[in-house]
Amino acid sequence: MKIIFASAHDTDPHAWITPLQALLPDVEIQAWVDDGRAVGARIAVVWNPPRNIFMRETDIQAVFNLGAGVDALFRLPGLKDDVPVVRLEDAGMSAQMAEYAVYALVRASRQFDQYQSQQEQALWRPLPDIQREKWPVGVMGMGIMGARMAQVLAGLDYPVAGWSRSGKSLPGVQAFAGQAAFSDFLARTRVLINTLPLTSATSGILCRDTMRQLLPGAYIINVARGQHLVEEDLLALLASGHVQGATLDVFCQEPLPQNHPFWTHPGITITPHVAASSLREASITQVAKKINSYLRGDALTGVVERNRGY
Ligand code: NDP
Ligand code: OXD
Repeated sequence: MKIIFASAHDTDPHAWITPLQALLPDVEIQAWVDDGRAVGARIAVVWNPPRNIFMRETDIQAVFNLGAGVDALFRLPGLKDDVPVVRLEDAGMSAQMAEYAVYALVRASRQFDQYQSQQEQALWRPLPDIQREKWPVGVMGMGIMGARMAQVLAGLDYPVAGWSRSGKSLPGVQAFAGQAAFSDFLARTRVLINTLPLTSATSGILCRDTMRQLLPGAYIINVARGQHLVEEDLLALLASGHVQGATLDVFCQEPLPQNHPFWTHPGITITPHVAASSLREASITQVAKKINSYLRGDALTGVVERNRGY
């Protein structure tokens, strides 16, 4: 049984393969080599793999993704409909996501950017105290990432709501379910955090019509996928003042092109798709466990429902 390992991570593939191989002694793991020859792999372990992987490795029977989002895989030719695609579940990412949300939110709500510019002028001037009721947070997507963020922010006494298809209920978090509740969710939200998977139902969801329903002085935090956000609509709403700022980790084109207007916009903070990294050790441990379960024929968690796209 052969496994093909193909990852766009910056690190040497063997930094992943060697420990994974140690946990899976009965299989042979081969690094992807771009020489046009199939190795006859039955399993693929991937992160943003080369576009031709499934056209070349036509015997693949299961795919294990070294990340939470699987949208990029479904754009690749040759991935068969009946092949299970298994994603990472948390693996250390939800804590990073929660940190990111706290950082982005408190910079705005506690006026840390203003204090930074006051420091540049050696100005000692306390600004008005925070009024948390003026910073209602709305988390789109209440899965592994969104639920952790919502709980952490509710624990800091912000008014927090979560919106998802099924309307997941968590203590201290107001639940909104489905399309019918979307407008009510937006209308009570000032800080909108997107953690949705990218699917045909969610692509372009952060658009003019959505963002203008938020409370005035809105703030957008996008940590999911760039294609969720209509970039020119954000620029227009920033120009109008309805949206006061945005912290963005993901973009339609990554790396973000050097001449993109987001780089120099004073209201936009950019990070290079690092809100939550797949931590190597945790990811390898989890993927090895999942592959061992798959090989034994045991039930697996994290299997993507192909008809929903996540
Ligand atoms: P999950 O599958 O655990 O959660 C997805 C959530 O989105 C669920 O609550 C689901 O609702 C909800 N949802 C899906 N479709 C819709 C819809 N049409 N309308 C309303 N709600 C919807 O995913 P994760 O939390 O693990 O990850 C979320 C995304 O975060 C990933 O897909 C990835 O794109 C992104 N990500 C980004 C990272 C980064 O570094 N920037 C790192 C990790 C992840 P329900 O509960 O009802 O099914
Ligand atoms: C993921 C990501 O989906 O890092 O895991 O974007």
